[in-house]
Amino acid sequence: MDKPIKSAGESAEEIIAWAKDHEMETCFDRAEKQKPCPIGESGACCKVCHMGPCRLVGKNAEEEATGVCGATLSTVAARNMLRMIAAGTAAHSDHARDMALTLLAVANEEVSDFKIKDVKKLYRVAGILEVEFEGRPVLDVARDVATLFVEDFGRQKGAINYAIKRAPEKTRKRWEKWGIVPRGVDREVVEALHRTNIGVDHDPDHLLTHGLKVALADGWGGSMISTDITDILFGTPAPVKAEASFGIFKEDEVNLIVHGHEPTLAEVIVDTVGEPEMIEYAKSKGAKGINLGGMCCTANEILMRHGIPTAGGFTNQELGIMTGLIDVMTVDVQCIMPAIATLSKKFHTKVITTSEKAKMQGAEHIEYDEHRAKEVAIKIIKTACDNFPNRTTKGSHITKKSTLIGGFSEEYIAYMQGGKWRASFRPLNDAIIAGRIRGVVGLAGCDNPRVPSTGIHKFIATELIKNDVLIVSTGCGSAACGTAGYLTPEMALENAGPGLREVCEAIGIPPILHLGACVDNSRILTIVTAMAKEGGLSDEIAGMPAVGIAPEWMSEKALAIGAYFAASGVPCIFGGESPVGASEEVTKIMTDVWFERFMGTLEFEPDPEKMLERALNYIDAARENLKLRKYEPGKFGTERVLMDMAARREITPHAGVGGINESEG
Ligand code: XCC
Repeated sequence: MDKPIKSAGESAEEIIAWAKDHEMETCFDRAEKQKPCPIGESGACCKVCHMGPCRLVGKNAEEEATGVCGATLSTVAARNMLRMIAAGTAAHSDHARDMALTLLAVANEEVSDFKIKDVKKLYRVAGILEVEFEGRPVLDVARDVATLFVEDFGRQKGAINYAIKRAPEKTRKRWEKWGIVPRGVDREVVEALHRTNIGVDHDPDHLLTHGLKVALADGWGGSMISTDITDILFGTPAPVKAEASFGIFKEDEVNLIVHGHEPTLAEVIVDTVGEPEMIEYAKSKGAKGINLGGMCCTANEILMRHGIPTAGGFTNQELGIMTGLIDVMTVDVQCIMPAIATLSKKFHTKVITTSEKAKMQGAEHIEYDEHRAKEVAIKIIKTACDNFPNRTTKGSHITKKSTLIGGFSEEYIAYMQGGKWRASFRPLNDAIIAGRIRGVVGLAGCDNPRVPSTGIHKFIATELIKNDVLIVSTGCGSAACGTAGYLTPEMALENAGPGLREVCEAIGIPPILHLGACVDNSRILTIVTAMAKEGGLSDEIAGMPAVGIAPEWMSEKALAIGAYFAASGVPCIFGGESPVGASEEVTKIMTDVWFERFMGTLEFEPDPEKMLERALNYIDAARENLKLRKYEPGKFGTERVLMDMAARREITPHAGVGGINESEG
């Protein structure tokens, strides 16, 4: 297919066509019918009280328009942005709180279905938190670590642990100077809602400064806590082979799909699904076995650790059901379209909600409880098996897939650059200094039906690696690259610029490193922190030749992520129209003013070519400021040696955090 109409995913596009033929609606159709309200889209609508909603429009809206209370356009746009950042922070952090409480329950031996898998990571985290770990029982250390993390949510004064114990000193100094060191996650989110209430904070700069503080509570609090606890409980990821797209569904097996964000129940399902009793149960229903797959970020969590295949990102969820092959889609929290419950009624698929926080009309509810996780997992698996005989021929049955390598963590990236005893970021920093690698881009965020979905991710990814930019990806950005077949060393090295290719071949990595779920954007923070500590580049996060890009974002979580990167010193370019575009003043604060204070920005650019140009400009300007050698395209590179899996395994043998694990999913 030459020109994608709705999705850039070939199979997705075929299923969309099938849906059209069968008169079924998808998010793509609804996006077409439901044009964004231009007033709300640009941040000019205020609905924080019932004197409105007020629309701050008109020729000189910035100077003249006000709401009934007198709020100006810049106040309204800044308030809207702060509320969105707070909501995004709340989502990541409420997920993180559950992880912290699970770790505490494990430490207190209140739950039996979880244990600490990665003691080394627990000790590493304990070291950062200044918790004594040598010679102490593992569960005692875990209890102290979990208690400190739980305190990070409800702390009233002081600072979130990682913000002061993990961020580079100079980065922290900037936060102190501008008063944005976050105290406790809950406090910052509640204060954001208070400040944006009718008649409280009206100064746009003051409001947005709090936006950065809330966001830091996400990045260096909620999200980082979640990543670390997930590693402690389920293992720190190491490269693993998996598959992506609709071809992961099997015609002759029970297809059970886990969708959403939380890894706990999904982990227990992974552990249980292969048990002989479950396989026998599936066979008794006429299936050859049970095929577990994922969607969105729950998929990323179990792909990173077990190589469980992914059916893709956000816009694939309805399309997956339309294959007619999913027996159960179990969902937890975040990014779940309520449309799937209605759609599932047209097929045999059962949608099961599992979180006490999230129910959906038309879905079955089997509530997850960490105290009886295995029991819940068995119930879900059996429900999927019971539903297998109800499968009909209805559905597109379109199944194509790609192979991918995922599972990159900060720990593994350091390991692969120096081995078990000399893990470091030296080779990466040296490659950047020499100009072999031009810079690093974090390619993250959702896929969006308002553009040919996954298409801008694919465009940006190929252009960046062509320009010798190393990509670290997360969330649906990773899913977009994975379903397109971009997350393999072979394919991507074909497209990478010669300098980047040389480095990737030497270390044995793909030029796009899949770091995990949306909460794992925190891994990018710790990677850039490690690069700053390694030396030779910037001695803080600010000023690094690094940029964040979320080309198809749609979730408020993405704004929280963009804002914590901006506050940490990374310019972030988001696609689509700006949600504060109505106000020049607010736009200026989030770009020029934030760059001056933190060397980070949160800016919006709908044109993919311009997005790319801006990113490369930031990278080149940072190189110049750091007095690094000017990047020259094509300067480096030797004859191409494409490595196969066997060759790569020789370079990265299983040791320490491990080599590449092949998994059948
Ligand atoms: Fe959701 Fe995490 Fe966005 Fe994907 S990328 S659509 S937030 S699943 Ni985080």
